[in-house]
Amino acid sequence: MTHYTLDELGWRPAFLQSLDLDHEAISDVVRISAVHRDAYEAIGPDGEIRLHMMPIETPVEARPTVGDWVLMDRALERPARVLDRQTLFARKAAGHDHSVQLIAANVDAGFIVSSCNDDFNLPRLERYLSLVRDAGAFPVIVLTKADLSEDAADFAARARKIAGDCPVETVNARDPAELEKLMIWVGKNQTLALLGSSGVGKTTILNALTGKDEAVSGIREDDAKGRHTTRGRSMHKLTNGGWAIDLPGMRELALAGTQEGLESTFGDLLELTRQCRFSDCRHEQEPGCAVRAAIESGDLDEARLVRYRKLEREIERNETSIHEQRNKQRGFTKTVKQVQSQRWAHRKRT
Ligand SMILES: Nc1nc2c(ncn2[C@@H]2O[C@H](COP(=O)(O)OP(=O)(O)OP(=O)(O)O)[C@@H](O)[C@H]2O)c(=O)[nH]1
Ligand SMILES: [Mg+2]
Ligand SMILES: [Zn+2]
Repeated sequence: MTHYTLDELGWRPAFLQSLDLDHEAISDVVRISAVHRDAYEAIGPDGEIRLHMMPIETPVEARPTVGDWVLMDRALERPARVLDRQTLFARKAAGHDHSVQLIAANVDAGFIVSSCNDDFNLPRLERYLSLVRDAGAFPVIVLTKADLSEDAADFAARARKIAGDCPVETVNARDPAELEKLMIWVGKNQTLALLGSSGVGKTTILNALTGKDEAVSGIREDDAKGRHTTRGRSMHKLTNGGWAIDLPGMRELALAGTQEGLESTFGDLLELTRQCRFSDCRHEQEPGCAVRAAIESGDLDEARLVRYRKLEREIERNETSIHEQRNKQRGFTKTVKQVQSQRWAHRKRT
């Protein structure tokens, strides 16, 4: 078994702040490397370890996701609690109950993977951009299957129009030499997450960057849809000393974030709205509307304005309930800490 130091696992001094060092030992800290239905896998300086799930009443946001740092309860062989996250990828869970689903934590760079084929879809790219920026991670758009397309440069140009300062790369993911240019976006001890629909080549990229041989499989010919080959979420060591989290293809990405990610993704549009004559301009028929002027001159795609409004409404709808959920989690973390320190105080006395 390979052993990694905390630094090599991506530890940052900031995580210390969420440990109460009088009661909690840094030697009980491990990083979650895989999440299964009935158990977690974690890696720490002592090697790999399997942990039981947390109690069923633990709120979703207080449960570990892949990439999380957790404090272990060695006696119960399970996470006692999750250390404060530096970044968190989350989406709204399917269904109507407004609950959040955690995707990955403590990620530095998010590779938004799509292909130069029918998978390519600007609204979806904008959703992923908002998710990654909202999490506080650095987005990179990676367009695979450039080798199978006559107009890869065209796909890249369309992506760049909405990408802002996010880099856009086109690759043949089956050629490891071509993927080297992606390595500059993830440094030693940093963590990268691979996001995108099924079949776009996330695991193919992972294999090239890790030298591993995780399962990949072909897509349907007619609509370029994948077969949901990757089922679990797992973290792997890259040959350059970084880490990559491979994720299953997402069928649906409902945003669970705040306005922040949206605002940076639509920065160009918001800049225009500030130039409208009326501060409450709705960009419909008002005189002096900079947004309409840009649409008429061809500088702004009207569809982008429509997509912005749609996402804005979606976020507004979800924000309140998610906010409530976060508060609940805070309360929960506090209780866990109290119980733990009482337990410690008790042990010290006896
Ligand atoms: N020619 C070519 N094939 C690619 C490229 N990227 C991926 N593929 C192929 O596309 C298929 C799907 O790739 P995967 O890596 O399994 O896709 P995935 O994103 O991990 O899919 P899920 O695990 O289902 O989410 C495989 O047959 C790959 O060999 C590429 O850039 N060029
Ligand atoms: Mg996969
Ligand atoms: Zn306007």
